[in-house]
Amino acid sequence: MTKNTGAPKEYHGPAGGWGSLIGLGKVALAARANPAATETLLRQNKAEGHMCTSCAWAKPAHPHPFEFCENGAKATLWDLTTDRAAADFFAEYSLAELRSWPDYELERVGRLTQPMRYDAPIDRYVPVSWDEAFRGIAAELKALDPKSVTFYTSGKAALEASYLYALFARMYGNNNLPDSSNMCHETTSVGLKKVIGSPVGTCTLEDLHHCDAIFYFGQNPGTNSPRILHPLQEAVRRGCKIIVFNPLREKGLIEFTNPQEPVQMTVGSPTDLADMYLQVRPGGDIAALMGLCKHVLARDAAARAAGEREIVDRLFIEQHCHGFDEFAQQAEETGWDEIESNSGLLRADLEAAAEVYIQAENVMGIYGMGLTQHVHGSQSIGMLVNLLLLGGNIGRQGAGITPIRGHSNVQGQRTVGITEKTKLAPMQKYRELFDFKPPQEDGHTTVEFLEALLDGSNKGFVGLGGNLARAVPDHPRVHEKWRDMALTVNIATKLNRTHLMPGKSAYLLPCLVRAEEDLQRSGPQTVTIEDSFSHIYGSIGKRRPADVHLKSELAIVAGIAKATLPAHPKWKWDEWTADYGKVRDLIAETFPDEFHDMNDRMNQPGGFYRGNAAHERMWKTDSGKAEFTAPSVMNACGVGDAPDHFHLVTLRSNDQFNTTIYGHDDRLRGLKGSRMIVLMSPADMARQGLKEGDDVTLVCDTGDDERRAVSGLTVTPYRLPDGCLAGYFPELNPLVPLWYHDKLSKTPAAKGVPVRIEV
Ligand SMILES: Nc1nc2c(c(=O)[nH]1)N[C@H]1C(S)=C(S)[C@@H](COP(=O)(O)OP(=O)(O)OC[C@H]3O[C@@H](n4cnc5c(=O)[nH]c(N)nc54)[C@H](O)[C@@H]3O)O[C@H]1N2
Ligand SMILES: Nc1nc2c(c(=O)[nH]1)N[C@H]1C(S)=C(S)[C@@H](COP(=O)(O)OP(=O)(O)OC[C@H]3O[C@@H](n4cnc5c(=O)[nH]c(N)nc54)[C@H](O)[C@@H]3O)O[C@H]1N2
Ligand SMILES: [Mo]
Repeated sequence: MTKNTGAPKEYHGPAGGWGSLIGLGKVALAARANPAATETLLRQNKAEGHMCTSCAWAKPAHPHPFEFCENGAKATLWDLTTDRAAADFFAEYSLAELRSWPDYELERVGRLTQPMRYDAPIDRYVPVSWDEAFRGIAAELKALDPKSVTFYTSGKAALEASYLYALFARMYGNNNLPDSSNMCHETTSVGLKKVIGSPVGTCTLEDLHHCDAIFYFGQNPGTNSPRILHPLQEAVRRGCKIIVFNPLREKGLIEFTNPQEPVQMTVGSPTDLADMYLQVRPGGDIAALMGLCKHVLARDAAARAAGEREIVDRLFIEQHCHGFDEFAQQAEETGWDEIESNSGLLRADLEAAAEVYIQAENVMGIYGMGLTQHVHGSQSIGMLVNLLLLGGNIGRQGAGITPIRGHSNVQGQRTVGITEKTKLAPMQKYRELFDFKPPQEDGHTTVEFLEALLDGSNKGFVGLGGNLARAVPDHPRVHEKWRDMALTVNIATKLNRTHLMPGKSAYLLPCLVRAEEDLQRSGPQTVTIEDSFSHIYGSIGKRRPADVHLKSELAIVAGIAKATLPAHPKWKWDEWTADYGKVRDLIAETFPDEFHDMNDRMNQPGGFYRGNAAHERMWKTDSGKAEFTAPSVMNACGVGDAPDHFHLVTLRSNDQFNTTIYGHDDRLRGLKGSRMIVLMSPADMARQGLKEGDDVTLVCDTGDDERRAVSGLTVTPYRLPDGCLAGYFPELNPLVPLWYHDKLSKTPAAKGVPVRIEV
């Protein structure tokens, strides 16, 4: 007998619209934001204002009156709460007690207010002065082997603090500088670099005004970069077609009501965005893209045979590309059966999508975590580049590739030297400017840091932002070892789970947020950040800091550095802290091509563009050309199909920023009230004999000996491809094995985890 599985959950409104304003209001209440914070929002993402700390989307030269979205506003209101996690709070609760609190409640306590040291006998954080904190940390660092310490960054700290942080790690003696990017777009930094020589996207905002088609893979703009919906809406209104590949039907790509347009808000109907929405299987993008390329090549062969205009841009390929013949042969030899079974899509649909590509003059490829967080994620990116190269769609107006970056300055941190890869760091400049010999060995990626943690060789951790212990794969194994470290230091704004796992010696150091005034000896300081389109902007906070004890991230980094390192006439930590303009001078001297005259250019509307070689059709690859790649697999998941096993996609809800949980709803997916859910297609539910509301356990099914399981998940019907399950990050991270990562870049493969269901 088939059970009634329940109707699939769905949101019936458009993205944006009134729902976004109501969602924002709820968070403002929960965050208990200062009422004056709304005034701060009016300055968000504008010249002379502060740049949003949520996503890395562009800040246009001609902003809207309200150049912020629902989720950017949530991030700011969350930062500007009136609640405080002060000394009395830490005196009341032991860390053992706090570990039983949910993530949501931990951050909701409020802003951290003063530096704290962990006192093991009473299992509590106790207040210390900044001076004691810096001296205590320095003493521990000096006692440790530099190779055994890791300096993590989550992508929010601005360019000035990031530059000094990378410099400090190298002066101290290692390149252990993993970044949140190592869990995110490292697949881009390595995989895209390999094929077109650029570790970042080739487009600018302007290209969105000139493209005729967008192939949009694995990114959820309604939640994660809502301000992109305005240029997408404009593009659709002028006839651009958007073809989406995503296992979930994400509302933000289906229809949008622009909250900035009074007429559309009151009487208008929403704008339909996607022209075709193809619910690809997890990791099925390689096959789907192969299908698109196969059809383009077949139509090109037919056109040439008939003496018609070529479809493939042969002139571009001859001049600029390498590897075309091998790739074309593979496309020809790959059968449609293989393409259909690996992508879960029909040949007819892929052919129709390929026709859109053929008809379009200018095509853009946009992507997010749906491509990068897979075992063969680099190959998916290579395939998207293959498609674009066929039509010469890189390096001209209206065309190119756009990875949508995560944290607001994650791209910029890499640009100014936060990297574990020595060949990407400005080692020669360090020698010249600061008179020291930087370490020569590559440092840890995030995965390598965790491996070193597990084998006991990593003994110290400094986190410039983030909630690393919660964001990583394989929680139980990692958490068991975290507290064995000799030293943990967290520079943070709010309390999170990583802070509750102190090492033998541990410090929690509170910092300013970007909307707050950063007053130093030379006056109020501006900082700079880089967006997904490689534009750099000044950002100045004007709000009174949450507490008089707070320091800026830069001042904290400089304070630790000064206490740890020997004195040196060229290492001017105090001068740099007094005037960030001097740090920008150093950035400009270190990277003159991109950052010359940075202090003058940073405040120009729309930021300054640091340029991109691939955008100019200069290919900094091994062959000196743009590379066609022949993929070695047809599905990007590391472990293939097995009876009764599913591929699990871990997602962000509309009420979260990574591990920061603003609330328990996921409005744009029509889900409410709980994050401990597993989404499943009604057909799969029926096959498994499950109904809506059943309680199940997911068990990782990669075939290794370790048991990885998460229990207490409520079965929830949802429109998904068969064989695909979805649920939330970070709750489901215990299911992801540490070794399950992109082959090339070691980005954890959080999107295609093989699992089975236990009832
Ligand atoms: N409000 C808010 N904004 C954010 C964040 C946040 O948490 N909240 N996080 C920031 C950060 S750090 C990042 S990296 C970005 C993340 O932004 P996204 O790149 O949008 O990341 P995810 O939310 O993980 O969603 C990935 C999308 O990929 C789809 N997907 C999953 N597997 C596959 C697949 O195999 N193929 C394809 N084609 N699609 C797939 C999912 O259904 C989902 O729609 O957002 C940034 N902005
Ligand atoms: N399963 C699964 N795992 C994932 C992902 C996934 O999609 N699925 N996504 C991955 C991705 S893309 C990323 S980027 C990582 C995110 O990993 P992280 O970047 O490490 O985590 P966040 O949740 O962004 O960090 C939140 C904390 O940062 C601190 N913070 C907030 N603002 C500031 C600030 O301005 N300064 C400082 N110093 N601290 C601040 C606060 O204390 C807050 O608690 O997670 C990764 N993990
Ligand atoms: Mo990210």
